[in-house]
Amino acid sequence: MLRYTVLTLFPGLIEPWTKEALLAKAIQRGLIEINVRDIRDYAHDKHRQVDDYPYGGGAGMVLRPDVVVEAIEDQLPASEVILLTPAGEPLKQPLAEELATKEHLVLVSGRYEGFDARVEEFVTRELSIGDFVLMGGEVAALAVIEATARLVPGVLGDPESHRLDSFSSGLLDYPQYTRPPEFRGLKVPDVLLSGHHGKVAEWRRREALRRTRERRPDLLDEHE
Ligand code: JF5
Repeated sequence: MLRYTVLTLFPGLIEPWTKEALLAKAIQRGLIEINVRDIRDYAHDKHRQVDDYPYGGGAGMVLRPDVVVEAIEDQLPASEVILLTPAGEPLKQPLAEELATKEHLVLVSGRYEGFDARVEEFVTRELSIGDFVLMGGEVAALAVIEATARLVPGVLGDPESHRLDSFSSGLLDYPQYTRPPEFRGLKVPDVLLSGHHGKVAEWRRREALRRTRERRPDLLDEHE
């Protein structure tokens, strides 16, 4: 059982995502658990203030370390406490596979201009889901949940299927086709209709390599 706790100022952004499709099914089957906690519940004052002006001046507001750290500490023990930030380590498939084996992941989503830097001393990792800036960490937290939950045994129907995905091989996926055999003049490659499993496997391997070379040559440098 993999348990997630999401700390956020907008719990209503997370909850609906957990109530549909494969995540809802995984929760219902007892394979994962997702708890959502409002960071504002850890504010100290009656105005429930969670942010303040940056020391040294500048635009925007910064999340207070006392509020965020008390919110984190209230969720412990945890296998990992993960801050979602564009300044974090880029999330890759091997790390998703490692995180999927843990018991309790605390995912901390920020808003405003970010967290007081002292919060970093109270987390085990900082993760980024890409080189762009979101309006808050909620989508990044959901991306970590999506990337890891599908690797928990039983969450996907077919245990073979994620060995075949993009990135589990270190390459992009080969192109997939279904019916009809011709759509607006575009034909399914003959080899896929041939019933020759050896030739199909060989074609897919070559197409995966060709696509990766064309679209993501950076992945080929890492691929064995
Ligand atoms: C965030 C300060 C957190 O924008 C992100 C993000 C981008 N990639 N991975 C995470 O998180 C929200 C924005 C600004 C802290």
